[in-house]
Amino acid sequence: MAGVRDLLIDDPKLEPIADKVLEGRRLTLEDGMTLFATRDVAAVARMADLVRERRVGDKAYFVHSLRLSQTNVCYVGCTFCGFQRKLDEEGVWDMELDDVWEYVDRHHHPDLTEIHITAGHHPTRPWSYYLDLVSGLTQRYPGIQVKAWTAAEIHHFTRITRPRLSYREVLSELKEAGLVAMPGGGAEIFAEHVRRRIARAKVSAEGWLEVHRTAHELGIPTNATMLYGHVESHADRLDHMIRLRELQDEAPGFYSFVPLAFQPDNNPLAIELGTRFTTGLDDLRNLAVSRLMLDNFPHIKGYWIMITPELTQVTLSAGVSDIDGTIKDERIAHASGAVTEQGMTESELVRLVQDAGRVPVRRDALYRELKVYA
Ligand code: V47
Repeated sequence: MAGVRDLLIDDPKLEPIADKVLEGRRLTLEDGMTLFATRDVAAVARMADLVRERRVGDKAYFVHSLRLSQTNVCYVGCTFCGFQRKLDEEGVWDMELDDVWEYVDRHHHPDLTEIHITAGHHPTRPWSYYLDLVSGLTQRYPGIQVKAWTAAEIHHFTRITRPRLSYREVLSELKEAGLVAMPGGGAEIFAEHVRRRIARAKVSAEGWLEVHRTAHELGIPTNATMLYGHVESHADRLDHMIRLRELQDEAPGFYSFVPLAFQPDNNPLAIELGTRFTTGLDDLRNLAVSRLMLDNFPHIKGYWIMITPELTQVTLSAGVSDIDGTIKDERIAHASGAVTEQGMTESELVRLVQDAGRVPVRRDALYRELKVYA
């Protein structure tokens, strides 16, 4: 078994943390602060790599996923968002159900496994539209799993129903219609002083956590995101991770933690801060710290759309066990200046993973293994 010596630690402050990691003990917020402060990022990555190996061995997971944003109409006004449009604004789209079927037909392929849906909070679409969308996709494309709507959108749905439905009722009806899993968006940063500044009118941190707790209780697995690289501090990131860890202890059901690097173009926050992408080292360290803090999460996802395929490949040696997938037609990050392609081929993804010395595994939305690449 690996010992502290194998981790080749330069910074003595990391040694007590390494002991905890090796013994499988839980890290504190203070430990997390040390991991963010040290110059010895390589040792942090090695610790995270060790935990990744214990969890999933050499496997690195991906999925054939189609992104669907049925509308970019949104009244919430988050300052980091370049995707949102008002109803009559230039660049707006708003799909009728027939447009949705046409869109999926256009992007459909035999290996497509998951349709991942996130969009804006539309002020006038009725609740029945969303149920018809999920049941329509489920019936039209048997074998394709619908992973839909962030907790922020679930919260919005409760506000458009009359009489007003609860989170449990909304989620139960969506599950009945065919919903299989939920994406992790809308979490942003839970710390109130940051949330007020970047996502004032969005679901509260408590609301977001309550939606996910309810989903897990109903047997709907979910992911969790964290939007970083803007005005938050390391303590805010750690507070966010610890709140997720606590929820996972109480009501397990998270598959994957997905840090989202702030994309700094075409949005009010970018105008305020300047077009300043996160740095590679911050992305890598943040993923490694996530793996170490979130000891009860099966997967840490490197989202190549936001941090580039090249860096994502490197993070496979820093705690990452999932690289999302081929993705088609990503719109949210690209509306805010993402420099990556909007999708990738399977052979490119497989090559990235194999070159990193890992075994690519194509999975479904529930992390069932569909193909293991020798
Ligand atoms: O909720 C919006 C974020 C999210 C920006 O669950 C931005 O596997 C960075 O939910 N810079 C939607 N992020 C995307 C999402 C997601 C993505 C990948 C994987 C999974 C998963 C979920 O995108 C939003 C918001 O938090 N976002 N604008 C921006 N400028």
